[in-house]
Amino acid sequence: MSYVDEVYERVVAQNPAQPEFHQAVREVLDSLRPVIERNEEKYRKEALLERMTTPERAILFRVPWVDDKGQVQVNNGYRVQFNSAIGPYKGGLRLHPSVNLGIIKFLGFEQVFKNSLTGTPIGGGKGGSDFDPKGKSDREVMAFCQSFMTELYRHVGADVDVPAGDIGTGAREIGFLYGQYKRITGKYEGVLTGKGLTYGGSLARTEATGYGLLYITQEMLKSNGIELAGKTVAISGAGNVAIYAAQKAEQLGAKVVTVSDSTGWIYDPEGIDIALLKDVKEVRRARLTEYAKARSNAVYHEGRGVFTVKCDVALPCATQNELQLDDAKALVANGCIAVCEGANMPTTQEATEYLMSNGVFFVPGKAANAGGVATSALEMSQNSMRLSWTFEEVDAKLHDIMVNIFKNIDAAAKEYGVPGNYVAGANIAGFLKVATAMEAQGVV
Ligand code: NDP
Ligand code: 2IT
Repeated sequence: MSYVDEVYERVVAQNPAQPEFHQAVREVLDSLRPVIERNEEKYRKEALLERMTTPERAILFRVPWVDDKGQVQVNNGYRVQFNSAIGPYKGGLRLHPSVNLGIIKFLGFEQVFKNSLTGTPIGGGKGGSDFDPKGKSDREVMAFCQSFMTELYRHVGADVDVPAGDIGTGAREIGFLYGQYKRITGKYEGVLTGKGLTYGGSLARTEATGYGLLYITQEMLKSNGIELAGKTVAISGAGNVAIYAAQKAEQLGAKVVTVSDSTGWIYDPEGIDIALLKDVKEVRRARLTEYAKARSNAVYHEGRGVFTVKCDVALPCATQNELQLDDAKALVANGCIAVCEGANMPTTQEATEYLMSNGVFFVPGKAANAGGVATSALEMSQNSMRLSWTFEEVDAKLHDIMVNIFKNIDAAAKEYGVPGNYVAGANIAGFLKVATAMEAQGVV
């Protein structure tokens, strides 16, 4: 059996009931075959892939807090410190009822390769909890965040592990987490990113994932002789990534006709009204039905189906495995030319294969959504220097980083004989830097 297949079987056997983790590992290992085959005996002897698929450390903890009725609630807390070969662990905290160890491991594993692709010195990690911020009062969210940090603080630090936002974790949650870290440790340091602008946050971090997604989409289309301006774009999600992806798409001359949340989706043929979307989601924290109420031409549909509309470019920006085979078929039938992943692993493996085999350009999340964590790395740099760059400076650096990521994944795909396969290109380019650093550092 090939080394790649051996390691995949080992991962499945040793990590039962973690299907998302298996899926993420499988995609990476499949892409790495041409790289591993060139040096199979060396990598096998070093157990490099076994080490890469095993987190350096996984921390599981109890998060007790008191709700507004005086009832004690208990949630599960996680921080998976996956790989520190190229820098301190870096990655978000997800707060969503679906969170479990397998989800956090899949996200942490992806983060290692994504962070490597950014070209900045950050390792990979991820954390979170099954706590659901939806419908909770600000005081309840604060109580949860303070309890979460009361355990997490001993495992993180500006040069150790630097968490950030993800699903369910935005500016409010980062503020509460930061305050508690500072209170416990007495240290005012860049232990989190995505901080508010008054206490060490970076301009453009809020926008970065969505903006970066559009920068790489534009660059990828350009390299294939296609302009983004004038194209119709379908976006899923209505959170941080989706909102700023929609904003940048419109700024670049494309028309965004959809957004979605966990209950339904909006079709707005005249183009999504970004100011209204922000008001509904960022200010009122309401459902998309409120968007439809305020906009007479917009139609609200219950349930799935956001990718059944006619579009040129699809940008899944909600969550894992949301774009399935039936969606991929609808996209191809409707003439879609590109799918770029704003979320982490939003496209199932079958859907990815269907899209790619039907000639749809496909940029995987670990490249396409890397602008968020890349700008987090810029926030860390600013914190270390104790100064702040302007919005334009950060945005220009983000743009350069996304263009470079595209160039690197495109070049890696060509070098390993699969031109245009950006999945393979991203996995290979991300892997090589981490592998070289791990080999240089010995058996650790
Ligand atoms: P938010 O919490 O801001 O928004 C998530 C959006 O997805 C919401 O509109 C949510 O709807 C919708 N959604 C639909 N179905 C689900 C589901 N089953 N589980 C969770 N959300 C669902 O998160 P972000 O925009 O920050 O993150 C979106 C994706 O992008 C995630 O995959 C995340 O890992 C990834 N990502 C985020 C980065 C960042 O900087 N924030 C960076 C790189 C990747 P509802 O409100 O109804 O729950
Ligand atoms: O998935 C991701 O890259 C993020 N949620 C952002 C992580 C970060 O550290 O900014």
